[in-house]
Amino acid sequence: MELLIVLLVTLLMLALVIGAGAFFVSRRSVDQASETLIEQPPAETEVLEPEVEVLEPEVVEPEVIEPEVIEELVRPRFRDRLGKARSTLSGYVGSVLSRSEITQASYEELEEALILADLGIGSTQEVLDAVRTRVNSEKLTTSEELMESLKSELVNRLGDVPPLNKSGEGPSIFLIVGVNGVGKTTTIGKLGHRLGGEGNTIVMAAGDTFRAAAAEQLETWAQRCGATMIRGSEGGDPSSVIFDAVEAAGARDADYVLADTAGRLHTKSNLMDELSKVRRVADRGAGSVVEVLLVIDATTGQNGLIQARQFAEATDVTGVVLTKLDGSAKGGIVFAIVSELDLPVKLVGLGEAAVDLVDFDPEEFVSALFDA
Ligand SMILES: Nc1nc2c(ncn2[C@@H]2O[C@H](COP(=O)(O)OP(=O)(O)OP(=O)(O)O)[C@@H](O)[C@H]2O)c(=O)[nH]1
Ligand SMILES: [Mg+2]
Repeated sequence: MELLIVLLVTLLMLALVIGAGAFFVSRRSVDQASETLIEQPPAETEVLEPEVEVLEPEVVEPEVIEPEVIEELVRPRFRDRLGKARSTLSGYVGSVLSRSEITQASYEELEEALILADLGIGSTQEVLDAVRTRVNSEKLTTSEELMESLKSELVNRLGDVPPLNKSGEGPSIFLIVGVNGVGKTTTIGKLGHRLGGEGNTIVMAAGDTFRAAAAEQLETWAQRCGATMIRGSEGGDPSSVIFDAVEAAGARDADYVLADTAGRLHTKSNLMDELSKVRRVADRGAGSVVEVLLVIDATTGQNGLIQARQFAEATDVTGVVLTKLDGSAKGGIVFAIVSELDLPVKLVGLGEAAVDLVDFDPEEFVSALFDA
């Protein structure tokens, strides 16, 4: 029995020893494992990109128009270039047309629209009086009829547009006048492009001797349309430059002389004196001055009318070139020029390109202003 007890105690102790051993071994491996964990470099952080679609900027290649392509560009249409002026009127036109019949409000809206378009108060009253008379005498009742009679009255007031004059013998001399920045030099370039395209020989005269850059600008245009250019010294006498150009044109048997002039402010009376002298001198050589074209910037509104009046008093203006109609919200200045100054608007600028100078077409113009 004693032996059995000793054996059991021995077995128990043995079990304890083995258990303790196992405990230490396992404890150590846990420590080792945690040491390993600590020593391990931190795991990489997962970078979650925000789900934003990255849009690359669209690369739009600039359109390069080489000179040869310019030659092929088609003449712009009034309708395509008069969007700004049309949108000034469209609200009023829409409102008038929304009524089934003609009312006093229709006339009031048209009056507001025409004044806003820069027709001037005098022209607006005359136009509306004529429309009212027609509506009554023809017993017109619908708003469509009212709009049609307004448009035809406006077209009638613009009358026929005379073509550009041509000299009977020798070169036809065009003097281009107007205040600074209105588009004189550009108009000469466009005219040269057009007349040259019709097979004419052209001499350009850099009569703006006031600033050197003016002659360089004209030279670029002359090169583009194959014209000869005559320039003088900076600050020189514009009359002598223009006279030299007229002589050169005579010697070359050229068809046209397109003479640029300085556009210093009209308030300086010497500009007007200078223009009178230029005109006299230009007429002395070969050919004759057949056009004195006054350039007016359509975006200057009624101020353009004041300029026109001053130039018309100082020199025999034969016609107006109304530039920048494409950028103008008010096309009505055309009516004021024609009716108040009795000057024909012969050409209009509908953009900056060589082909953007077109004959003024009253019907196309009025339709581009009023037709939706
Ligand atoms: N949008 C538009 N721009 C025009 C038109 N005509 C001329 N321009 C621009 O008007 C600016 C002035 O034109 P110029 O021809 O230099 O004017 P200018 O009367 O000779 O000016 P000065 O020599 O300073 O008296 C230029 O940037 C032309 O491109 C037109 O019909 N439409
Ligand atoms: Mg100029």
